[in-house]
Amino acid sequence: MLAKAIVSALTSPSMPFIRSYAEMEVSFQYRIKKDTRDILEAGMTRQEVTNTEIAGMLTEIGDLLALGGAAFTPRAYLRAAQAIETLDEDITAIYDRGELKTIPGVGTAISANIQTFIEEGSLPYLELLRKEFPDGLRELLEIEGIGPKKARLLFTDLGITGVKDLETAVKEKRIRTVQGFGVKSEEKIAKSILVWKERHTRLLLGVILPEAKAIDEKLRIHPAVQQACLAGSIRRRKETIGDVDILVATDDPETVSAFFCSLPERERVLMEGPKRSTIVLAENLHVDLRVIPENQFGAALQYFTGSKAHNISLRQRAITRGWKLNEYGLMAREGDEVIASEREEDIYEALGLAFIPPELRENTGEIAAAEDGRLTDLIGYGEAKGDLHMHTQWSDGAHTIREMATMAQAQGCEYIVITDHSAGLPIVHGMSDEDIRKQGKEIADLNKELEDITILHGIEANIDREGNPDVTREVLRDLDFVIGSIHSGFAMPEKEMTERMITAIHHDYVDMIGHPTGRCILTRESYQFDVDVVFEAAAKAHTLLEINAYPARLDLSDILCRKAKAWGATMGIGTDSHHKDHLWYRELGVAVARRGWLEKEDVVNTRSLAEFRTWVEK
Ligand code: DGT
Ligand code: CA
Ligand code: CA
Ligand code: ZN
Repeated sequence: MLAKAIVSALTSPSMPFIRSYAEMEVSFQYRIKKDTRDILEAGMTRQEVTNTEIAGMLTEIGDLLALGGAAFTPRAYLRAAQAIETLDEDITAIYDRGELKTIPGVGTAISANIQTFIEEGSLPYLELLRKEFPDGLRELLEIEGIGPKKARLLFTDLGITGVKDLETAVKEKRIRTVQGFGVKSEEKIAKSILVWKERHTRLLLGVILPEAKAIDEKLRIHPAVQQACLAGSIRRRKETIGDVDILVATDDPETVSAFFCSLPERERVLMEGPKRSTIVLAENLHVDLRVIPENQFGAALQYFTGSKAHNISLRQRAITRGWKLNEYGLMAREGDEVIASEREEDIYEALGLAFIPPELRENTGEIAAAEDGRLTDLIGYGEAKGDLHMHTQWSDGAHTIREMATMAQAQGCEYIVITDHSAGLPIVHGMSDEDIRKQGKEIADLNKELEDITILHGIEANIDREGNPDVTREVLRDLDFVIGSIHSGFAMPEKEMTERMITAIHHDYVDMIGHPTGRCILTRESYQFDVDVVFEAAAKAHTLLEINAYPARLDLSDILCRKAKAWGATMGIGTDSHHKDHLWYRELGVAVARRGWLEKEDVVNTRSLAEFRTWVEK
């Protein structure tokens, strides 16, 4: 009823329809899900509304109207959203000139809505629409084969309010009971759900980073490209990535977009345009390219690097100084004076801040720290000189010690510690005492032969339920470095697990606790233990905590690194390489350390070999 009334109250501009699902899908790219709502709730004012946010708001209206049964208006909203998303100019400037209606697709009704949104920071009309349908219903529109009409039916007949509900209904064979659906469409929906889920899975940084860097590099060396840079979560080196964002500066957008959309790694092109293109790689990884004029590159880079929370804080800061900040620049509130837009550094400087490295931009205190000069001098990517954790054919690794050492040396490593598994872990062919002795001989021989890299003899011993390594003291005594790792008995109660870890930390031969929480990103939670108690004990006992850099682990995580540092603990980066192609993960370990606000001194393997040895012996 309500939706109908609203729909009829609106003029329906004669806009071309969105013809295909592919086009629909493209328009969904503009959806910012809850973002618009966050902005609204923050009570934001005119200066803080960006084109992306207006586009998100219009898309949401379009979707909600479509769910309400409107025929043409929704498409008009989606079209207008697209046009605004790709505008060259800040929409508030167009608003100031009273020219909203010159934007393609923006008629009387839409322009009135944009105006209200800009002036009041909220839109009662949208609030009304939102009350019509539950939150998750828009999500159903992302499922191929489900349009607004079907989504509404599924909601009214089966009470389905999101993809999760939909999946349950498919499993219980209830979709086929709804009028207009059958066994066939139920099966089709089941398939579409799988595709949807794949698209909504986040991917591991360590898997995506090489691909993203390769594309970035190809763009960078393209003759028509002036500048190229990764942005978004991948530039911040977040542990998982939703999609890859790349920005380029060029004065030949067509050529660059065409080049991007014909990259051999693409599986399909979702959208190709002079300002924005999206390609899809294997694993359904979306790569977004934004083409920016060079004089706005810094502002765009700042904006699209995020995080959203960081940007919102930064924009508030701009406002309190009488400016506005958006993807086009840091500008005077009125008029067209540009304070900074070409270089990212200039934006931070103008705002009275030290440059904030992308890894810290999560709105967890970095802005205040940058203001007070408390921003730490983060560990640099080239500063981890050693790798403290790797496996060879002596246990479950793919290569010989020589092969690992050669590769590590080629990657600029000054020393590596070979840490194969001990025997207590039968599935990984752990080493017997006899094996360990032979391995030591092999390492000694290799060290005589190899130049420019030193191989240390270590072990990754299992920590038993009591907290002791499963290797005799006699054997441990002769090793250069001992990692103690928990590989079994994860389900212990928190108190016992804490005691178990403390015992390991206090063991006089254990130098480092391996992958301290045991979590695997997206698949396994950390085991339960008292993090504070354990970190404090590690700091006092001078036992290292690992930053295991294996992509699915990143354990300690960034947040826990920060906490461990606060307790005074020292970390050590280990790649846990099982193959020579894993050795580059050292870089991921540094990324975690940086996101965890760690400095050079906080990471033991930034030290030279001699200093590292001294540290371990202490
Ligand atoms: P992801 O892709 O989920 O791993 O995370 P991000 O951070 O890469 O997010 P994405 O790709 O949606 O957007 C890239 C950046 O663009 C994001 O970090 C901040 C900026 N951004 C996008 N939409 C908005 C918005 O509505 N408001 C603000 N303030 N910033 C936005
Ligand atoms: Ca992204
Ligand atoms: Ca993106
Ligand atoms: Zn390992």
